[in-house]
Amino acid sequence: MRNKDYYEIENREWLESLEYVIQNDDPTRVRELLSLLQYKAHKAGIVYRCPGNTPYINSIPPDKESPYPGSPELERRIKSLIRWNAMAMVVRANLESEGIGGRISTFASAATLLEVGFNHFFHGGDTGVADMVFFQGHASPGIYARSFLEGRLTEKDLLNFRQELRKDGGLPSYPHPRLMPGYWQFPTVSMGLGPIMAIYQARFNKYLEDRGLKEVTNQKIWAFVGDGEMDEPESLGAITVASREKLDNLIFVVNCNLQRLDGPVRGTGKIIQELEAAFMGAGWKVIKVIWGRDWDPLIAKDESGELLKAMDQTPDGQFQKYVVSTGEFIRKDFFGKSETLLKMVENYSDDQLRRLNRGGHDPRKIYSAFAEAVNHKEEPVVILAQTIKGYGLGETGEGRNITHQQKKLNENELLVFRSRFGIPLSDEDAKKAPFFKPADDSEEIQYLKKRREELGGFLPKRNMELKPVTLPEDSLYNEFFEGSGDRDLATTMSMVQLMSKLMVDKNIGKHVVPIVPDESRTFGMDALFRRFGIYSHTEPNYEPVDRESLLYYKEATDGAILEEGITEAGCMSSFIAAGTSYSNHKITMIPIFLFYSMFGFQRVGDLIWAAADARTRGFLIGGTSGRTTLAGEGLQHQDGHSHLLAMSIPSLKAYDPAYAYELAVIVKDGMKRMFSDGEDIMYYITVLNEKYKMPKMPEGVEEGILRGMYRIIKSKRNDGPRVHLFGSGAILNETIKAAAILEESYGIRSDAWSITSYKELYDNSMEVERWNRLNPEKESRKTYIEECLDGVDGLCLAASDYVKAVPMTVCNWFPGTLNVLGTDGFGRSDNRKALRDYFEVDAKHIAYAALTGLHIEGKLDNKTIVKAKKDLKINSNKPDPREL
Ligand SMILES: Cc1ncc(C[n+]2csc(CCOP(=O)(O)OP(=O)(O)O)c2C)c(N)n1
Repeated sequence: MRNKDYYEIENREWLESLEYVIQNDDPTRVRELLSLLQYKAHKAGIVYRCPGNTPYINSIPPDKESPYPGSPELERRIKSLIRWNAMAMVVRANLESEGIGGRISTFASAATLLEVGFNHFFHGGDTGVADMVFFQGHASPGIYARSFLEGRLTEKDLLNFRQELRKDGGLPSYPHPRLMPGYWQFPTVSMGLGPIMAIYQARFNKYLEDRGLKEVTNQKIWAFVGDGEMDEPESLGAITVASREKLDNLIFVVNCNLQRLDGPVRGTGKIIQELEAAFMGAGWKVIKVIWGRDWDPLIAKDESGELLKAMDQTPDGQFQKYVVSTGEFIRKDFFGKSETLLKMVENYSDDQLRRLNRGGHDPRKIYSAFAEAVNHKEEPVVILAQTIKGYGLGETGEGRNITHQQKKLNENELLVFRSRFGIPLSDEDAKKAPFFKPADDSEEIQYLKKRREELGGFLPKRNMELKPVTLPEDSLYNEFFEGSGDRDLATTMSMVQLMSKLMVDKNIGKHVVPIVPDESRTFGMDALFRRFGIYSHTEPNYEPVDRESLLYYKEATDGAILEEGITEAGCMSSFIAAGTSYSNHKITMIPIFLFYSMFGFQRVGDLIWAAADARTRGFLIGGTSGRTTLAGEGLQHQDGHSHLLAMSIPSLKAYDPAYAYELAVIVKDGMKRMFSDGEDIMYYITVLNEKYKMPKMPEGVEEGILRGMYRIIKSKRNDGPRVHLFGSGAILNETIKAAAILEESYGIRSDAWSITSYKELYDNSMEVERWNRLNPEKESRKTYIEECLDGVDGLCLAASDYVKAVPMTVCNWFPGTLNVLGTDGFGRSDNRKALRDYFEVDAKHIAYAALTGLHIEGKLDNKTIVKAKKDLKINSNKPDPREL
């Protein structure tokens, strides 16, 4: 009869069999048996879904922990000093400048995780290849405080934290390479960007190795991230890339302090278990560091599994509550769940219960986890470490929901903090929150420096040397300057041709990194597949379905193209990794990221901002752009505003060229300025899929192309009213046609100008205007627009395939009123002709707007306008594209 006793015997037999294998064979054999069992049951129709979780205890059992190599006592003292100085930085900054902000509690929770890394794992670059560490942005005070002890930052630096505009400079709030270029490498403080950038950084490092551009080393990429931060789609969105690409150079450390800014990350759930399931499911090695050593004897005693059950079933919100609770409460609420549990802790005092430590504050547990992570092969590793937000901040800060915002400690709290961490300061001194650094020959400083010396030097540290590349011969660009003769071409095609030419250049060819999010065929890039290969870290093990065709989809371990799939965020992260390689690897790479322009700025604008912060260099190519140039695709595809968004990035050059020669001049300039002269800038260039004949480059227009405008047609007439038409991108051709209509049908003297970059014109105008404002005693300067239009009279009218706000940014510097046409409103699916009529940017609307402008200026009579309206077939009843 199968009853309870029978089951017990059966359980025991199975478990003993398993125990035998565990004792006598390796873990692979254990896993093999378990999966055979699952398979057998599955075939019998019994579906056993492997749980997404392991028990809520540490992944590494105590007897498998690595011995701790350092001096825990000394390290604790060093860490305490860092904690104190980090806290003092924030407190002092807020005393000096009320409301200046700063975060104490993030670092307070992460201190042990980081210190174990600094003392034992993070390699510096002085003697070998430096590891790359993405620090949790809000932990920056702790990183600065360590640099202070290391002697890299001064007391004045700390004092000026968050007060960068002081005469003697100050430290930026968060990791910003733009502001501290010799120090910070990775801008991480916009939540979610650190994790995704770290994944693609790890991937890019493999790319360099696989392509033979970089020696294979043990370099690791560490990403310290917040548990709240993991809610950002970017944080988890690319984790399968890391496992798919076998990124065993990547280690995530999630600081699970169970809190974010407002409150608990998962009050009613368990963030560690949730993340474990996600990462395990994605194929990562997961190491949980939940409990500190104090819990080991209790877990060892837990034969019945009741402790585990309590741990498993207690939600995070309640664990957060225990941080601020008395031992008495913990005994009643947590251990009081059963008699067995109460008995388990009967010999523990209330104080002992209150102090039971968490894994993320136990250096030994962390060390073991890190040691296992760095030696793990073939898979990325995530360490989920349970910590306490605001650890050590006393009654008001530790574990409280308000702790994230805490930036002040009262005198009593300062004394408590001082005593808890044993800082050798008198009461009187401690109340002033002074920075404290022991003498250089003290044990602490000697130890700390020695550890860093043995690990290869200080971190964070950003390399500022540049190895300029040998630029291609000028002749590479000639073909584009010559024009296309009778052939119709699109600038997208020209860009791809130009890129392929760069890719075979003898000096820089191997350094060009095309990046594309599943749009190669859209851009006509498929011809490059076979020639240059699509990068795959794993050896391709299949026969491409189109193997017989000329342009087959060729994946290769040394492929140059990063075909990232449909992820602009992933591409952008690769772009950043490649575009900062000149600094992070001392290998100059030339990223060219081609994307659907609509899915660039508005989709991944924050990553573009981070790229600028990181001093990334490279070309962003917004393909098939323009609200009326991209026919058929409609509202969510037609980009008529990326140039407005581009205006917001200070280090970005943004161009909207119409012709292949303009494009070539811009790319040539970018190559020189970024990769030879070493300017920390990026180029955004929109290219079009509309085909037309590319003219030969006129003499002497290069400067105008680069500075933003040049005259392309000068009227041959000497009489009649005068207009200047300014066109950009594909609308330049409409502008030129409009000039011809005005000349031929209305006797108007019409010049046509190409405006290649409103941003260049804007940046220059702002600079000149400011200079004039600040230098009234000197002769005033002219903006580039004013220089170009010096002595020019007549009506000015600008038209582009972008919103009217783009030309309006520079209207102040045009003579008289700048009339503007543009593509405000939602896009529509139709052909170009219909779209340009709808948005009123075709030749007839441009000509008509010029005529009405002249009428307003009193240079044409009303009769002419009414007739022109009829002749040009202008429909005044058509809908306004701005209307919804
Ligand atoms: C994209 C973005 N959104 C919001 C913020 C504002 N913010 C700063 S820290 C923070 C909470 C962080 O919580 P968590 O990731 O758990 O880190 P902890 O400080 O708790 O270690 C928030 C919301 C930000 N920096 N970035």
